[in-house]
Amino acid sequence: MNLTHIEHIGIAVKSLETAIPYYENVLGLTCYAVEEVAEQKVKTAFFKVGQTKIELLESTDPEGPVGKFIEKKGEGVHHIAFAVKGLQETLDLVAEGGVTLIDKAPRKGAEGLNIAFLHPKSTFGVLTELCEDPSK
Ligand code: CMX
Repeated sequence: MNLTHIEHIGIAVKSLETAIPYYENVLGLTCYAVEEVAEQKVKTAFFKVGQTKIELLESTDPEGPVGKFIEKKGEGVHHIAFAVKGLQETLDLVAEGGVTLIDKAPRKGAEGLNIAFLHPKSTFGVLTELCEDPSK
């Protein structure tokens, strides 16, 4: 298992337009990218804090994962993402350890990363993402 750092923290918000000014004007961060991930039914906005990013997530569809999350739990921390080396091998190891995989194989996420999610019901309530930068 080779988790190197926390790649990002995903935060569900109702509106990027109203949330971004808090991160920029109050916390003094800079939004360096806004990207729609159609497959995930979200629009994302990214900020860097050292090696870690904050990913704001606005739902584009009430039936999408973030739309359903906000409906049930409201705005707040949605997932934590670890950077790994060797994503497929890590997924296989995690599954052998009894964790339920949402994605059995990596797929493409925001910023060109290869990503896979672990089910929050088998990770003590925290939706967990593993990601690998294919360019590194
Ligand atoms: N964190 C913790 N628990 C969560 C959760 C989250 N983010 N999302 C859902 N749950 C819980 C729900 O509260 C619910 O619990 P109860 O049964 O106790 O009420 C349970 O999981 C099932 O939730 P649901 O609303 O019925 O949703 P689904 O089962 O249809 O889907 C999940 C849940 C996690 C499988 C789905 O959201 C998923 O596949 N997520 C991964 C993809 C994703 O989140 N994409 C958005 C981000 C994309 C990006 O970063 O680019």
